[in-house]
Amino acid sequence: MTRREFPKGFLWGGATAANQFEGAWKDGGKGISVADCARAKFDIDVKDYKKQNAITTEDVLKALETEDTVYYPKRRGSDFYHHYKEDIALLAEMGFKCFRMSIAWSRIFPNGDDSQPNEEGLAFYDRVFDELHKYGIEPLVTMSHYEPPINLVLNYDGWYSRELITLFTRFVETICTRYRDKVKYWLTFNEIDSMIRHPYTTGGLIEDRFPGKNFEEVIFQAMHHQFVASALATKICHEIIPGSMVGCMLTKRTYYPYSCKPEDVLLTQQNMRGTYCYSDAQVFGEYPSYLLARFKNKGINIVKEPGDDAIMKQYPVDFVSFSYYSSQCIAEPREGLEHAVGNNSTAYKNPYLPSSEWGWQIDPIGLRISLVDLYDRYRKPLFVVENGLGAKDVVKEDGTIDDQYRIDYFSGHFKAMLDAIEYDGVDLMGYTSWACIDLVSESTKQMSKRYGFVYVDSDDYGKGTFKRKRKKSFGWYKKVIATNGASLFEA
Ligand code: BGP
Repeated sequence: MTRREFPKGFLWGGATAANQFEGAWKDGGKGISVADCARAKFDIDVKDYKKQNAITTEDVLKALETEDTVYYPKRRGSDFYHHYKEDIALLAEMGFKCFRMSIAWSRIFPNGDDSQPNEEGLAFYDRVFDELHKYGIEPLVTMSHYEPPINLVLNYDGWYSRELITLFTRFVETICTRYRDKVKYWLTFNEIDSMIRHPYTTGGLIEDRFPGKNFEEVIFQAMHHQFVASALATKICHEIIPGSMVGCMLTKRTYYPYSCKPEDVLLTQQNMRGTYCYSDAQVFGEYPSYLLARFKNKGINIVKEPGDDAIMKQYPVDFVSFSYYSSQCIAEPREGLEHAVGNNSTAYKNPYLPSSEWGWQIDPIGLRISLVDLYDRYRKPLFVVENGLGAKDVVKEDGTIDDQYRIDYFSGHFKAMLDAIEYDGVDLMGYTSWACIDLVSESTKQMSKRYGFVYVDSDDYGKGTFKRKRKKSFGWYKKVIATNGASLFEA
């Protein structure tokens, strides 16, 4: 059998996000972000995303009055801020070619509207990028990954305010200028579409601050500002860093009709369009007709400034990155079907697929289907920037951590990726697993929902030594990277 391996130069790596990983929420001159004010709700069902994501202005004001890090897990994360040298050495030991991370806006402009950037924050990321380059690891940097400064929520109404476009592009200009020789791969906004599912986290929007307004319209207005800001960020990046590549980042939903009943198939198609409309806007540089139709049918009016359409059209992204964890089934509501959840969404359970402990269904073929769909739609290079299995890893008596279930998850998904490349002609730039080192879960704020090849000794309440431990999957992934995927097919 001919040796199968990934294309030469395939960017193998792993992903993190500042707000879930760095900790040090006030160190080095950092300002407070929306993530620092989101209290954990360990008493709430992890599958109840509505309740997990709900937040009020009062909640935020209460958070600002306390230094507590027990019930504000994103204030401590995995303390990457103080462990970055050790962590990057572990990534290098696995042979990483690429490391996805985000720059916390509030570390650079503590309040978002400061007249000058925070030099200590800029210097921190200089050190991180230098450390990565020491090992030949290419940074893939997300400009906005759920971490706007809280000041922009309380004094500007978050992304609903058009001023955020100016403040954000100033942040982009600052980081592109500072890191022009260190970073060539950038993503603008993490999962712009997630603004609908968690408007506070993604857009700094709190419903009680918009009395009497149609909050859905507020969300789409904020999303419009992010679309314009994303296009301008692409422009700025290309101007300051010749040869740089800028990508959008989509929550890749993958829906199957629960049955061949035409109503189920139609609903599935509608749900898929409800996913693609956001990447369409950033790849084609215009609102797709069915999103405009949706606005019209729901009476949603988006206020645009003259020139917005031209900016979006003129500065589309260079590649399409996305997160893929699981697939779900769509059907006309009817009795007797079991529900399943996945990444802040609920649909119907696929009887042919197993589920994680958090109810996310495990579907490697779904990743191949997603890659083919996205490549056929956009004909642009793709990048899988989030994929992984959240699980309750256990440290055994002998100190080892046997996460064979995670190896099985990755093995199936990696083979699916190679099939998409070799058999379906997909142009795939690279892969960064979520999350290469254990960190705080975005939706549930748990440390116990572990994703890493590296275990972090901290529990949901922040108790522990924060020591790092290699899991079984660490050595397995190291071999996959060393053989560029060929070891996947060894007996
Ligand atoms: C994605 C986010 C990541 C990550 C991931 C896993 O939507 O981009 O930040 O958190 O979801 O979700 P969770 O952490 O809730 O398990």
